[in-house]
Amino acid sequence: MVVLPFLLFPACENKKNGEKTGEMKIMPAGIENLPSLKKQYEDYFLMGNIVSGPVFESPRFDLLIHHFNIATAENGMKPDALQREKGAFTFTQADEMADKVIAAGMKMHGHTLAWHQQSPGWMNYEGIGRDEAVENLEAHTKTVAEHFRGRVVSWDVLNEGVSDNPPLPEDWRASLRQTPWYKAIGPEYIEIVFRAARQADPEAKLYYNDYNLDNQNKALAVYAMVKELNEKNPDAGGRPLIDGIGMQGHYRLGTNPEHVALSLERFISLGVEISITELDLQAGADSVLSERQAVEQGIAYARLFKIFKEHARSIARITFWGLEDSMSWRAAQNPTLFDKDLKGKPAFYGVLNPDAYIVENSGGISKDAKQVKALYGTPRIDAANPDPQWDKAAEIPVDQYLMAWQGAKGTAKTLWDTEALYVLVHVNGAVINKASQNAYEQDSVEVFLDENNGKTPYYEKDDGQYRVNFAGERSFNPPSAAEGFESAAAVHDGSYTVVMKIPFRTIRPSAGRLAGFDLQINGASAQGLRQSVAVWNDVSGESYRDTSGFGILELVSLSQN
Ligand code: 9MR
Repeated sequence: MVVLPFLLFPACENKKNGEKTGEMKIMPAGIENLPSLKKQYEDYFLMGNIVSGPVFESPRFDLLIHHFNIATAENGMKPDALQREKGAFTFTQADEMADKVIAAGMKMHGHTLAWHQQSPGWMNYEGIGRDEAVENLEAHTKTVAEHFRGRVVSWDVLNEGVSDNPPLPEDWRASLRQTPWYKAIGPEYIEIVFRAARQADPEAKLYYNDYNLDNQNKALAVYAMVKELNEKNPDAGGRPLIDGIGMQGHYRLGTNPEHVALSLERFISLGVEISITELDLQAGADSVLSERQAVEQGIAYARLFKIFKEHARSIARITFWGLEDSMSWRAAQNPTLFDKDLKGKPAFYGVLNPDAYIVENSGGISKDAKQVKALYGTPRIDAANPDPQWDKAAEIPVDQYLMAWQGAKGTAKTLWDTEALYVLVHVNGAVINKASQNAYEQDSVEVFLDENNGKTPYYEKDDGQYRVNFAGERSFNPPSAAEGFESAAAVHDGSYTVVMKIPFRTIRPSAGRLAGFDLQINGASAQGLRQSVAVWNDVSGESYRDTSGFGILELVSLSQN
């Protein structure tokens, strides 16, 4: 069931002088009708959002203070905003912003003292010498942190200092991003900037802040860095040098929350506090969010908040990066909790009450999924002379095209036994070609299996993608899905047949059981380029990483054979 917000919180009407005007009062009273996120989470963590000029205008500001109790300047406290010219600090706008935030009863978080982006050219240019770099880094950090001392509760001291997916994450020095700061000063620049910040504002919590920390390699490098620097500096003003790790959290529907949880737990084991500092979650495109995508986004936010709640003792703050979609740096991907009319999206309700939201909406996503029955049987893995047992199985059409070109398509059959799912796919109309380096662009068939029919927007342990091309070459996602897999392929005139044996990896199959299931036929052109993609049920094009759109396979008992 999709919970429609207006059923929970009926829109109220404007009253002028006690009279109903009949005009719908969307703002600002609509704001007050929504339960407040900061109240909902007052026993867990601070709830934050970003501020920039337009946020201070009503009714946006009303929405901000209704739900959030801490603010981050989206751009206003970055190096290029505060010291565009060497030695000439420009604090007026940032001061005004901080003062308004604090006057509204909110706290302020500082972002950011050192970053390789949004820094003025003179500060940390390519080729800058070491002494000049150290001087610039220390002078900026000390002046800014001292200036806001007492007004900010925490600082992102260093932003994005680690490179993406570093190959040797245990060696954090080798994993550092090759920025001008790093090139001029070496890895010590990190201690230099944290020490300067601690000296200038001993009360503020000092954070290392970065994105993609759900990537386990990047998380490991950050872990190793913070561990070593805190062990080396256990008493930097009465406590370890780095107080916290900021996981920015610019996520997508395909982000695996289990990876977020793994990184959270890894960081928590260091004894530092964690904040989610720039949370947003893309869904849809071109500023369009379908009803289904909106619910998927709600579920994705809800899954994250379940994890955040479970680790709340170590999480100080959760800050969203954008108040409403049209203001987001990723406006076209609709990543925030509120729409441009400041109405709460399904994402808002997913955050507000994660458990209830998941229970009420998970089933809803698959309501239109096609369903097919698999009969019981154990066929030979033979594509040239298929086993006669296939004769009794129903044909499944694989003929919905994902692209404009209508190329290879076909039919499939399924059987199951206690060990495996068996799939036979017969492909027609193919100009057979496997010249592409990418297996998915060769003439090939794919089976998607979600053993527990979990319909998750990411792959879990029970999910797998199995691909066999017309020449019998196989590929798997994840690679471990290869274990015990068997297949055969045979080419006939202008067509080919593939038979697969897919061992069940996490379930004990039994009659009546439902599994998530889908089929795809990839058609290559004579030049080896991708020409067509035909599927059975899931037309999202996301089956390789998202099981929520799969169709459903019912395992049917022997007696129904
Ligand atoms: O949201 C910010 C956007 O307005 C700026 O143009 C952009 C410039 O790089 O920075 C955005 O905020 C970034 C944040 O400061 C650090 N992490 C990534 C954020 C999104 O790019």
